[in-house]
Amino acid sequence: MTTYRTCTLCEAMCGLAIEVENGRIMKIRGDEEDPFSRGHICPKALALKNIHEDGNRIRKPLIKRNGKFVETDWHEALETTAKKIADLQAKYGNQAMAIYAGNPNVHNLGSMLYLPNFSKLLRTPNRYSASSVDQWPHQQVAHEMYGHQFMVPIPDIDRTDLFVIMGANPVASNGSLMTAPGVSRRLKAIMKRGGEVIVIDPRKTETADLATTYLSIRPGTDVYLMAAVLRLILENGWHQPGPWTEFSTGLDELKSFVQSIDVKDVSRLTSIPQDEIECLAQTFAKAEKACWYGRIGVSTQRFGATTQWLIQCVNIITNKLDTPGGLMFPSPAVNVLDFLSPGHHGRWKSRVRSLPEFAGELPVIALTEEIETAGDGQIKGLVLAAGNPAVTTPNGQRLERAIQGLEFMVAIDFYLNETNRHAHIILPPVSPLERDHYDLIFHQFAIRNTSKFSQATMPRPVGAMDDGEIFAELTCRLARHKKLSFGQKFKFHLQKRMGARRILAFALKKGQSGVSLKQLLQNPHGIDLGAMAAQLPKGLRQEQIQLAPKRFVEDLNRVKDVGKQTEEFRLIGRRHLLNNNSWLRHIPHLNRGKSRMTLLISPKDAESLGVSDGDLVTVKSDVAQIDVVAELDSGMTHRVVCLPYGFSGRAHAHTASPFPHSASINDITHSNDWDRVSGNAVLSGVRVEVGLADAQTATKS
Ligand SMILES: Nc1nc2c(c(=O)[nH]1)N[C@H]1C(S)=C(S)[C@@H](COP(=O)(O)OP(=O)(O)OC[C@H]3O[C@@H](n4cnc5c(=O)[nH]c(N)nc54)[C@H](O)[C@@H]3O)O[C@H]1N2
Ligand SMILES: Nc1nc2c(c(=O)[nH]1)N[C@H]1C(S)=C(S)[C@@H](COP(=O)(O)OP(=O)(O)OC[C@H]3O[C@@H](n4cnc5c(=O)[nH]c(N)nc54)[C@H](O)[C@@H]3O)O[C@H]1N2
Ligand code: SF4
Ligand SMILES: [Mo]
Repeated sequence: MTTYRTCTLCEAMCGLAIEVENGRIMKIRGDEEDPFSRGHICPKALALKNIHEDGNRIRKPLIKRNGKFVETDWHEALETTAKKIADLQAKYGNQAMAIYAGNPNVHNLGSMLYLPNFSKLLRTPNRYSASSVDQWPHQQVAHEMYGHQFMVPIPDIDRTDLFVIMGANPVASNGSLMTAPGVSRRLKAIMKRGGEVIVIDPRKTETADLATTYLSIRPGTDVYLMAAVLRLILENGWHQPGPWTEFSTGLDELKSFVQSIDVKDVSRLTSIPQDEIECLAQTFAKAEKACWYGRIGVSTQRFGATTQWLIQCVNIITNKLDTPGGLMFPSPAVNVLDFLSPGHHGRWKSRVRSLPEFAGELPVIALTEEIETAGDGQIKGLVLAAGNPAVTTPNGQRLERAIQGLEFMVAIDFYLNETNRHAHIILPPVSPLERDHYDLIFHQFAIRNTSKFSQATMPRPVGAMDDGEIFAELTCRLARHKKLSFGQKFKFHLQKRMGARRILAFALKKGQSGVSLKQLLQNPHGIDLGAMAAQLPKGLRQEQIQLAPKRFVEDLNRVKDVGKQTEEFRLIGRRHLLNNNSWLRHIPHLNRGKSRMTLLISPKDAESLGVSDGDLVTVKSDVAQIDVVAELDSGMTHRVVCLPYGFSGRAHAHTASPFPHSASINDITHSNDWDRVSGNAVLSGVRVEVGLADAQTATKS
């Protein structure tokens, strides 16, 4: 029998056709009839079979007794968890419990529906997630400019003629905040129709290899480039009138700020020749169908939010927003803008460093110090929902040390990892193939409007629970310990009873597409709802587009203080098609071949350090140092080095890296560096020293 579902491993939402015989998965291939992905998949999709069959996947709740995990039943695991949380909060106050929600939650229907209730019931200011090591700048820019944190415009890649890609490598990552299965094919199509793809990146990436033009940039200087581009456009009158002039405000403020930008200075700081900056600005402004897209390489730098804001401004004033071939807003069948908070900023601050919240969360760079620092309000317990912050957040080793002092920690995960191995209880959800799925989040960021429901592919073992059920249970059980009205408790029970399918059916009904769950069940490949269409100004979640929100304008003082060009080494990260954040390191077919755990460095820089290809080098930051093998790469910008993200040297059975000298890039990034506007961590452009490792020097001499 063949069943169809959407892959939940990355943002691309590829349709899968899965052949199952006698309860075994025989084959996973791309679903040619999926109207969105049309047969595209990548090798990671096959890992869904490995995960499902993996003997190391946790299938029963684990509880730690005498320092060792032993299996227990769901009743004990859930009851103990609820009671421990309640006791801890009764003893120390609500803020003593923290929650960290990792990336896989947004690929999970149950988590999306039931995690928010649970998180709110904790009534703690200490809510954290992977969003603040990722896309907070995008969310905050969308919130300020368009009125909703998730109103993020998406590149209309299939209709554009000029695609500027800054700080993204979609050929490896399969796209992000641009759900677009088969990015390589789509990029080639742009060039085939006579268009251009321009990549701006400190590394000549797999995407740059495909592009028409590659511009190498000094890490962390994108903000200057965007300011210069804006100045050139405004000064030369290259901006284009369009509907945006009717419903936006703040152009004069932009004009007055850019006057202080000296394009010559910018050229020096970014290492991009002045004539190339001018050509880029003019070409983009004059193109009819163009979009400028900045992703994680831009968000995770010191000026992350301000850069993302200026990128929006450049698109808007050249009339590229909300027009075919530009940046457009999707119209998904379930519009999450109607269900999720539009966002708010600074309603409370973190205890130790006074960092402001955004949309109900504190920046994750504050988590470690909130656990370590004694006093009123100290974190004593942690709920870890599908995440691995000891590897994925800056100075992860320090976080790993800190969590060992917690009085209680529960993890919702089906694998042990560097973080949750220190938990007291593990609640394992079913495998990704054993649950229903609907992409609430990624339809919202997709380059085409489609709708698809995936029924569980495999039956689940008796008594097993999915993430949604786990959170619904925890909510109801914790509610019993709290002073809540009968009505509130009843609401939680009702939502639990309803189940994910019925809630989804209701959300679809509320949407404008006319698609019902019944129709989706009858169309297992999904339903096409057409290309993105213009929707401004009606679609705005505030009266006008704010071109100059106060918070970002204020940050320009930091930008004006341009500083000097330095010769220090700067560290950036990279993704590989066959890696998936910090997990799937144990899946054989994804981890074969040449070691990926290498430090990329340009041959010229290597020579100046006396480093040869394959030498062991030490990379040292203000926080720590790691030893790693050097790989000479002529695509690296001068004085920039690059480490893969997601590996760790703290290996054990489930996370062991197959590659020697593995370490985590986040052993050397630090939590004391953050984007002052958004609170997002700085993971790109970290200052490091590089030199031959002692062991290597000894061998050489
Ligand atoms: N230096 C550096 N650091 C980075 C980044 C970078 O580029 N450079 N990228 C950042 C980004 S973009 C992100 S999103 C974060 C990710 O950071 P995290 O979200 O903290 O890490 P993941 O590796 O995605 O977490 C995976 C964990 O979730 C579990 N899991 C997988 N699927 C499920 C499921 O369905 N249910 C449950 N309950 N658990 C599941 C896995 O077993 C694994 O243990 O890392 C960030 N960190
Ligand atoms: N195979 C695979 N796919 C994934 C993931 C994965 O781990 N593996 N993770 C998923 C997740 S959670 C996310 S958020 C997305 C991220 O998707 P992308 O945003 O495409 O992420 P990366 O591939 O890390 O690309 C970031 C690029 O930014 C560049 N960069 C670094 N610093 C700077 C800078 O200062 N300026 C400029 N202009 N560029 C810079 C880097 O060299 C790199 O090429 O990928 C998703 N898809
Ligand atoms: S590109 Fe992403 S969604 Fe598509 S098959 Fe690969 S991992 Fe799955
Ligand atoms: Mo991410």
